[in-house]
Amino acid sequence: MTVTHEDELQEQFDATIARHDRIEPRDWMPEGYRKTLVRQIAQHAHSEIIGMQPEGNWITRAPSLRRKAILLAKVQDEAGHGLYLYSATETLGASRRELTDMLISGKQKYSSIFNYPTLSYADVGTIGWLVDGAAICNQVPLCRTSYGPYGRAMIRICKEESFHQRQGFELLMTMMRGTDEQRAMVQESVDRFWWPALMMFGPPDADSPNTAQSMAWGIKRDTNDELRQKFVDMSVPQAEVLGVTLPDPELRWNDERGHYDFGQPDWEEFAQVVRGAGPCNTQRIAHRKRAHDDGAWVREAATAFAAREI
Ligand code: BYC
Repeated sequence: MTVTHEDELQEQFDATIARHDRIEPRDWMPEGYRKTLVRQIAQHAHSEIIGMQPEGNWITRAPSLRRKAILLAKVQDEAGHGLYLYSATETLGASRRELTDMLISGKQKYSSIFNYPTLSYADVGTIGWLVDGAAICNQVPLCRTSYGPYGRAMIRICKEESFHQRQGFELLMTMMRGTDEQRAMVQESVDRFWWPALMMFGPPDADSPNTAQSMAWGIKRDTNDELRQKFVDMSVPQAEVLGVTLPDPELRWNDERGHYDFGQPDWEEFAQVVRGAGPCNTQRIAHRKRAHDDGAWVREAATAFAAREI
């Protein structure tokens, strides 16, 4: 059997993955590995950018200057996360312009969670507590992902996400110490966000077409179901401290497994939201497109300036 140059490169790649070392932009990589990374990192970047909208909805109505400053800073952090992630994707040969076009035309996805509306101010706290909490469970293992630029971007993102989660918890804690109306507002918000937060981890492992290959390549370090379980185990004691009820009658501690048992989200609803038919999909993309079109003059001016400098 003749050993080709391609076989040797594949062997080196496999050995790097087996050693848990990092693949860097100049290293050879299989085309499927590159494509999977572009898909996942772009989807992650789009989620950060679209994720600014539900919380941004409350900036002008935050109840105090302090809350407004906190929310503004958080939404700005999310823009930053999107930019680090677009930069990581650019190292794989996919430009930010191309990726933005794919988002706006619906060819690339973003997280299902951001297609749900923010109906009350308590949603700002619930997003911090549950959505950023889920993001941390999913993203901390990604700091050890096999692709260098992605893993390094994740380290900084995770530090900020953990701060976001605490601010959400602190906001809800403050409301829970307030009036009956405020407590009811928190409970109603948690009732709406609990199931969509569980869906963030993706379909059950048995229905996840990408997990096995992504784990073999070291892109994902845990399966969707493993991370969902971790999130439930982490959230139940926090809900007890807050004094809210999680809306799942099947939720109970299982001594044998050493984990909480829990019910399944409505996977049909998940499929619908991912297909583009969730409560806010059309609104989110239309808003993103409007912002992109409004920014055309900035891109044109920057391009003209760069051309003059050469
Ligand atoms: N929503 O084979 P699977 C944030 C898609 S940002 C929509 O399991 P994979 C935050 C999946 O893409 C949160 N689509 O896929 C921001 C695939 O379709 P395609 C974003 C989903 O990639 C601002 C198909 O379903 N975090 O936290 O192995 C404020 C089959 O799934 C979803 C990330 O992006 C979903 N929830 O695993 C606050 C983290 N789930 O592409 C917070 C990085 C699945 O084949 N990403 N799909 O057509 C990941 O860890 C993985 O991509 C996932 C999915 C676990 C999400």
